[in-house]
Amino acid sequence: MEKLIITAAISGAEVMKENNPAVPYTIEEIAREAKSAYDAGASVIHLHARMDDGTPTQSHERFQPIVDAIKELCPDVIVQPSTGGATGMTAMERFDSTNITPTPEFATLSCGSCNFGDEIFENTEDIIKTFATEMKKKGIKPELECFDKGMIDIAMKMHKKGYLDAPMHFDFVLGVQMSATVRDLSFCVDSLPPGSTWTACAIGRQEFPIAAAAIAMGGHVRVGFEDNLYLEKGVLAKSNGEMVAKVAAIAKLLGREVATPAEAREILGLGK
Ligand code: KMH
Ligand code: ZN
Repeated sequence: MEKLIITAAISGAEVMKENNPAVPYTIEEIAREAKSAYDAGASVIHLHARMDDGTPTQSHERFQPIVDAIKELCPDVIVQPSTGGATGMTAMERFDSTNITPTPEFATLSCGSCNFGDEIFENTEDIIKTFATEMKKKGIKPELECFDKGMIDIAMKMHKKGYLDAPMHFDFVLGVQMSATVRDLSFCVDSLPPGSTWTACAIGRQEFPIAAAAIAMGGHVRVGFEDNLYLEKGVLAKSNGEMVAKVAAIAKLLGREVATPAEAREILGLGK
């Protein structure tokens, strides 16, 4: 089976230190969390930026020193800026995270609107087309965030219309809109066009069961504070590294090797 790409979603935009004191806000804290994940086997860092007080921001002026600090500690890691940001941000505000140097090789692209708790995470077709067009111009590979199966269909429509190139890479985010069950994950995987690659993540306590399923099914895995704060029931994770290490241990038990950043670039076709 293909080696396993572990993505660490180290910061997120919604979780706060009140939820887990290890959630990083400052440049140094975010870089420290990236390093802990990288040392444990993460090849991709899914990145949201925060101001020092924890306020989420998509400003390239804040992303730049954070990415520089991460690259200083983990020179070969793949940094994947979020273009989802936080609910309530405008689309162009969200996309500012890609205006860093060098231009990111990878970034998220959410493929539809959905409920996000009491808020709406807005991704109209117009927003998707704009982000996809800009990413293509900049040479950024999109990770297609799908919060339900319909978003896979939207991505396929965007591919047909020429906005997205194949092979596409998907990330199934379970537990926000669709349920975090193996049945839902299987339905998503079965719905993909041939040649696609995919990652799965699940919110809260389903994070590790879904990670185990994705490892067994030949997909890739995302974990981290953005999605879940606990290492096990009642035990807060002290770092993203602890969660990545747990995934790496499950992979080892199941006989799946973990990919290095260079191997992840090859599997994802980055820079092509
Ligand atoms: N924070 C969510 C509203 C992404 O990073 O691309 C959106 C999100 C998706 O996290
Ligand atoms: Zn995110």
